[in-house]
Amino acid sequence: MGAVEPMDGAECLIRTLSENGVEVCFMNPGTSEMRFVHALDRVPAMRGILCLFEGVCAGAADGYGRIQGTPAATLLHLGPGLANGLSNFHNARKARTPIVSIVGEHTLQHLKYDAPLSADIEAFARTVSDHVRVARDPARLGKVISETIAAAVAPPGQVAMLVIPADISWLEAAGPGPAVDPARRASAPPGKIAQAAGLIGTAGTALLMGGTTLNDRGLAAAGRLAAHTGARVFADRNAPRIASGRGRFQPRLVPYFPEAALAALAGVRHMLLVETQAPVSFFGYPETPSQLLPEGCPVSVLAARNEDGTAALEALAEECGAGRRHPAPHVSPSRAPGEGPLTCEAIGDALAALLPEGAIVSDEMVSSGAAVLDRLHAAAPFDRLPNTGGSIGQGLPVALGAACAAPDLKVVALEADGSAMYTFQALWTMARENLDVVTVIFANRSYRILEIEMRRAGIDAPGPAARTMMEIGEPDLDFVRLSESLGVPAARAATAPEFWSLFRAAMETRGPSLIEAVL
Ligand SMILES: Cc1ncc(C[n+]2csc(CCOP(=O)(O)OP(=O)(O)O)c2C)c(N)n1
Ligand SMILES: [Mg+2]
Repeated sequence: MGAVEPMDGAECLIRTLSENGVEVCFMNPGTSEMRFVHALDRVPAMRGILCLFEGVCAGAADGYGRIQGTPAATLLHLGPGLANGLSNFHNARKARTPIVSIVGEHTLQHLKYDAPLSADIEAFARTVSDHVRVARDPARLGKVISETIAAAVAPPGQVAMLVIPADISWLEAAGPGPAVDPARRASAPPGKIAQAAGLIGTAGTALLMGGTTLNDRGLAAAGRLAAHTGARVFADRNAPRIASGRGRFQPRLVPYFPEAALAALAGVRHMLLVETQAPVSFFGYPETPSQLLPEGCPVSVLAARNEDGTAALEALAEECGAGRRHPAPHVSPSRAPGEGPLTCEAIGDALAALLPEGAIVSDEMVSSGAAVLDRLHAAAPFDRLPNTGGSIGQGLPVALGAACAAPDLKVVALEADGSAMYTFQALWTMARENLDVVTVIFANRSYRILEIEMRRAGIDAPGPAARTMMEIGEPDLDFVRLSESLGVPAARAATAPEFWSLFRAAMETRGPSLIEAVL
């Protein structure tokens, strides 16, 4: 090895990231990050991707990490820039997505003057991360960056935060940080598998799958266990990635509303958890419990969140003598183009027939989801990326990041109209990077789910002031013009046949496009 060439802190950052396989950075920089931006031209291995809002950066890094399995970086500007990204970092935290989040800071000597952009960055960062560091010593910068990458990838994965003051970016660093060991999930203890094997044959024992287990291998093992033992299998509805489509065993998603969830889980006498926690309802209500399992139902952990739940399911299937194959359910989609008005069901039928195998579906359909997902069981095998933390504005950025991770796969963003407006700027980056993302907007012109929740609260006739808080027509959002103004070609479908032909054309063309589905 030759002598380490002198480099500034900024180059040290970009080199340490790229030498550790972190080769994409979703960014929205400011004055304190100019050195980092400048360093991009010296380290071509790093792909800088500009996003026009920090919530897009955070969500894109989430989508990237969920598909790639390794982290992207984000580079944000001081406390306010980070604060703009927090909502999607919150979602990423729930997904356990590995992300290396770099936040610029004032120079160390400037901090005491309370300049306009001064803020408590660490306090913001701590709300979404257990790993928050501030780089204060240029000589140790490389090491601190490597430690941040290691924290991001340590199972189950997290948003790891590193705050870098501007002077650290221009002072000379001691060279890039060391190589980070690849993270491996620990095996579930054999005792847990033996215990689960003893339980799973007993009537009323069920499995709840979450985390990374909803992949081909995990689902196949769960399907074999279900067929062999009769155990019921459930899945977290907010798991980060769910292998879906025909031929795949599909566990029942824990329903969204507590009444339905309680009914679905009734009769469970022992719950085995695989990379997840016992199910709780999304919200607390006066009439229903927060915890969804039958009262007193015992819970055992087959694999913890940081363990290899997929291997644990396979070992359990082996231990139980569940056969090698499970009979794959076979449902075929209807190939006939739909007729009549455009409904969620008609959209679901079109997607089921036309989605190409291997597609990635970012799902933020909100109240339109149930009808569509029901039909998507018949689609060619695809991967679905649900909303993970309930904070809307995740779907479009996640689609953007997924498309950066998998440029050869079709990405489809299924997006409710209200949710689309939080981070619609994602489309500009899709256009600029020429990403193969087809966005479908479910334009029901309302915050429909809130109308449903209002009725659930026993309020059947909300007053006009309340109704205007949930209706988003008047003026109607013109998604076609919005999309075109951001560089993404778009068209509107008002009938089922129109939707079929637009969606078919989008599947046959490469590049970003948008369909406004008027419901
Ligand atoms: C960041 C954030 N703000 C607000 C909410 C509350 N909220 C949940 S759903 C929703 C509106 C959903 O409307 P839309 O996306 O159009 O879906 P629809 O209900 O019409 O299917 C709102 C405001 C939230 N979940 N997250
Ligand atoms: Mg809506």
